[in-house]
Amino acid sequence: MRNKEVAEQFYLIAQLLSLTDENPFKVRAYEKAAQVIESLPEAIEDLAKNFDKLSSIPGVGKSIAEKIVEYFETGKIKRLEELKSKFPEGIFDMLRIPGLGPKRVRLIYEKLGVKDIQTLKEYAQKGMLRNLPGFGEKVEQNIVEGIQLLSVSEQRLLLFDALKTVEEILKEIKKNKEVVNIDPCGSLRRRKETIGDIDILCCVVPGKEKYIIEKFTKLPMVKKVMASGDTKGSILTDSNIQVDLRVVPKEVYGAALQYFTGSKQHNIHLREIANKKGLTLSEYGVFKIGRKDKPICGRTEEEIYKILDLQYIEPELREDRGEIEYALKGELPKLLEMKDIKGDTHIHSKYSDGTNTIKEIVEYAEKLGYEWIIICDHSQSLKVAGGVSIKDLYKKIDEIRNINKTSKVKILCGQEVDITSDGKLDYPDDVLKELDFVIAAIHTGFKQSEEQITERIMRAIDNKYVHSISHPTGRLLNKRSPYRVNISKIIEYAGKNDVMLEINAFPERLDLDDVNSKYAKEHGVMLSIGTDAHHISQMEYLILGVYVARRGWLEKKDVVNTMSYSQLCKFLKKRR
Ligand code: DGT
Ligand code: CA
Ligand code: CA
Repeated sequence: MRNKEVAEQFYLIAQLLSLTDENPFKVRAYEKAAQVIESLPEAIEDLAKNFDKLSSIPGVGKSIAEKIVEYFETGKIKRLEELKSKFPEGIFDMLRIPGLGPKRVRLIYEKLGVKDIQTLKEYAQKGMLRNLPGFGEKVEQNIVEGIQLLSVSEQRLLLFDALKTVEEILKEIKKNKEVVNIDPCGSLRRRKETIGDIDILCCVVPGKEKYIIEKFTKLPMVKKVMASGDTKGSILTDSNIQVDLRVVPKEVYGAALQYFTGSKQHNIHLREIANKKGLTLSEYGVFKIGRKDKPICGRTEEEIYKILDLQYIEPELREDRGEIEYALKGELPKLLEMKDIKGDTHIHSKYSDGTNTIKEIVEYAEKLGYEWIIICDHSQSLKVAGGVSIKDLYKKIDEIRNINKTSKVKILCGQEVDITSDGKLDYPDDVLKELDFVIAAIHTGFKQSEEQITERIMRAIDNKYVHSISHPTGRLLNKRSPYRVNISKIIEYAGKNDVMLEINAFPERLDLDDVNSKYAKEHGVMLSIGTDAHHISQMEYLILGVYVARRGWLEKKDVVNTMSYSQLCKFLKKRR
């Protein structure tokens, strides 16, 4: 799939346009198109074969469709090349610094002539930017932090992107009938929120090891072969992702899978348990100490945990956060599974900044096999995201009531209600009371102190119409640190007041994260998993929320999405 690559071209057009005096609506249109392309479930290169289909995708349209076709035909987009030629190359890097918008980049470039990241960093550190209009010491500090964040984010990949890459690779490799078994391992198998590199393990019919490694190094997405040996290959993909493939014998496949799944800390702890039993454990199997010749087991992971008198430990738990102790006692949680999920608590529609109508959303939900969905749009004051006025909100309630008369999947009318800078909710109580579901969220006032932000969220929890707090820390992976908030205090307060917290499943949010989700469970907080979808295809992100929940030790009973429609309605009413 080349969706991400194509989307990046349009993001760049939007950014470069905003360095000029172009109409902001045009900029927004390119951004929107990029978002849509990025989240399309189908490969853009396939869609591009049919121009009518391509240009009828909501958010794409004729002019953008032409540019997509042009890109596939010529490898370039003329409009983008024109724009690029207007600016020095270093400006494109400056645009990638998190938290530094195009407006500021333009000022820095035009007023000071700074045109690369290195110089920018020096200027910021020496306090040479603070006199620009709208700048100041804080902004300089943010720029330095942003540049640091940028170099970290170049190294770690979002789980969602890693999953897509690995899916493509597995599909290709599995076409070779010599492959007996193949699994991703490493942090990807543990479903960590970001991935350093992708590790894949496989076993093949004897004698075909090198053959498979060669096939792997010749896959279409390979940009560079880093290593190619008899049983191990290492490549860099088009999008600069490192992927390692190892081939091991069938007899020790489980031992190798266990070893290369990690985490390292989990493995170290596991080896201590083995040693106490007079055993050693490695990627080649379990051995009696001093008997290196023949492993006593290693064909499957299950038999390894069994011989150590442990319950089988799911990969998501293998972080040495107590799972080994629990497995010894036989008390591991029975983790949440995708099949337990009956609905999504956070979907945007056209009423605010979503791409789809409620009808389209509910049809898609039926395809996903859901029993219910909750449509949560932005509240009135959030104008940049199409916040819904009170008048339109009543229209939305009516529309939902009407669709519910015939729809198999039940729709609840929710809203993602802003917690204003002074800690109030963005609709009065008599409006909130008309909604089936209210999630409160912070979208403004990020610069406030920890006390202020924590206090704002606590006041929202006090409101009896609020059911859940959306993306409680506000972090964006690789882009933005959490706002200053005492999250343990929020979790404890939510637990005392029976308010839920959200696991926002949007790939760059995953907020709450695994560790905080576990803390929430321990404090009696029910979690709501919401995709924050702005396009129906993004409803598929729900699985990412399930992964966070699993890494947070959550069970079916800890997550509101496992309730049936009638249970859910009763549960939500109880709060009021
Ligand atoms: P990443 O790639 O940074 O997201 O994290 P991992 O966990 O995938 O780490 P990676 O790719 O360095 O290694 C893959 C697995 O191999 C790791 O999870 C456990 C295993 N492993 C690597 N190095 C060691 C080691 O020194 N000792 C042990 N016990 N296991 C190791
Ligand atoms: Ca790895
Ligand atoms: Ca690796």
